[in-house]
Amino acid sequence: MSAGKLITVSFRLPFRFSVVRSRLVTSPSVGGLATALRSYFDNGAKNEFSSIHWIGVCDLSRKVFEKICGDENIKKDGITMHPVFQSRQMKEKFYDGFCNSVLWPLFLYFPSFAVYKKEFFEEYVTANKLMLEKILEVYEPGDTVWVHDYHWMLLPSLLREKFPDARIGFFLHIPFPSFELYRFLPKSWRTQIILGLMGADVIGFQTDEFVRHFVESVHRTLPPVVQNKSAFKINDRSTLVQSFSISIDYEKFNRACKSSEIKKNAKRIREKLKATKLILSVDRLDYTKAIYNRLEGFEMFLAQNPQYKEKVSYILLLVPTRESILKYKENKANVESLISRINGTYGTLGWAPIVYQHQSVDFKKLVALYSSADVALIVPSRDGMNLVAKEYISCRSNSDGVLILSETAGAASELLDAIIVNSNDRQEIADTLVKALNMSREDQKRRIEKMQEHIRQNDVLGWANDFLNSFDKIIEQVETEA
Ligand code: GDG
Repeated sequence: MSAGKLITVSFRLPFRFSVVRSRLVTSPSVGGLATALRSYFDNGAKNEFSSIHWIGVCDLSRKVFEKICGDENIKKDGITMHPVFQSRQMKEKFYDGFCNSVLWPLFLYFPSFAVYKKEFFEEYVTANKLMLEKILEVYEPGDTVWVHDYHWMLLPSLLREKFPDARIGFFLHIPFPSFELYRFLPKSWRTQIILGLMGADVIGFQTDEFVRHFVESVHRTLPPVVQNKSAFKINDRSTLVQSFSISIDYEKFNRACKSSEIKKNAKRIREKLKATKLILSVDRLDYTKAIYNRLEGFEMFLAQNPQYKEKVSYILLLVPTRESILKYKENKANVESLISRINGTYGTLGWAPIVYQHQSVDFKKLVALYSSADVALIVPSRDGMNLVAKEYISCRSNSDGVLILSETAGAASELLDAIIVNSNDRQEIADTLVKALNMSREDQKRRIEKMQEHIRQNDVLGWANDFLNSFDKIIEQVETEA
């Protein structure tokens, strides 16, 4: 790897900022990208680079931030954070607009939710250029710039124009859709996005399927381009396109769930809920996580299996997300009204079938929840990977428990011993819950141990190292060709 700095670029910084009694307070950002990268930085990264930097959008306005911190950057856990400030207009048109009302629904196969407004794309260009300016303040030749996710797909080429020899990587955390969906984007936008990405030395996707989709989209969007195995050659530069399945810090979760404090808390959760069996889901409250379908499946399970009355509780932890967007507000209202209908119809005075929490919990509580649950029900309609599935498996210290996972989560291509279901098939979800609750201890153990071994061997450190080492593959390829 390189001896220079590592500059990570993502929408969010790894810590959220707030002001309490005129002092800056930080708390870890929740979400797959932040969790995974923080784990990597806690482990290997600091030995490989001279220092670690992270550029992202600040939760506070420039005025508030500067009043509290002056012009200092914030350093926490060895990461120097460089906040970027966006105007309200940028938040509306770039983040809520192009990112989360065009790219997100389209890339996650909800094309009818996408709103194709010209001013959204224009603001996307402006926001990527603003981010470039911040990178230029931090970047020095020899540094590696690692750009993350769909917010910054124009950045690799913008940076390449300024520094033709820079080491630039890009990783997409969400699916790359099939060309039939990608082509919903107006021609000029879809061309600019692919050319924007091609400025990177390495473009990483979660699965081989997303690589195939991207490769097809390149060929059908750009004029004929040279492809040599997994690399494209444009203007005498090569870009490697490859899958790198993101993962978690297996040891951290596995160690935590074995501690006496967590074991005690997990026991307490079970005693409090009184049910003999616990089902758990942990998701951002996003329509792509298909929580409504899942609840309908659970309702069917209750209706068809009255013997589970007062014996099963479903803990539904839904973390607030993107609450200013109409589709998210509607989804939340629908989900909450279904929860109350199910609890009203099937609950008794001392028992609610669904225990719903709409807030995030800290790491220890999260691990206690994973440890307490007999079944994890993780059934998104689409997901780049889904780290919650891997975290649940890693927290099963007795090698028991059952993971129900949808076939359209990236994790399904790795966690082959989960019970795989279709998120739209409510009856299948209901039947699978019965199967999971009755699975023999031996079958649970066999499946959990195989999946634990897989995650242990393919953890977040491996993911990041594979990605960052792949720059050398490009160099080798160029040297071989010369
Ligand atoms: C995106 C892609 C891809 C959740 N609630 C709490 C909490 N979390 C943490 C989990 C997990 C993360 O957030 C969620 O990650 P996911 O992968 O499940 O989902 P997204 O947020 O949609 O992530 C996804 C991921 O990026 C990584 O590439 O897998 O497909 O959509 O780590 O533990 N953490 C804490 N309290 C909570 O209440 N502490």
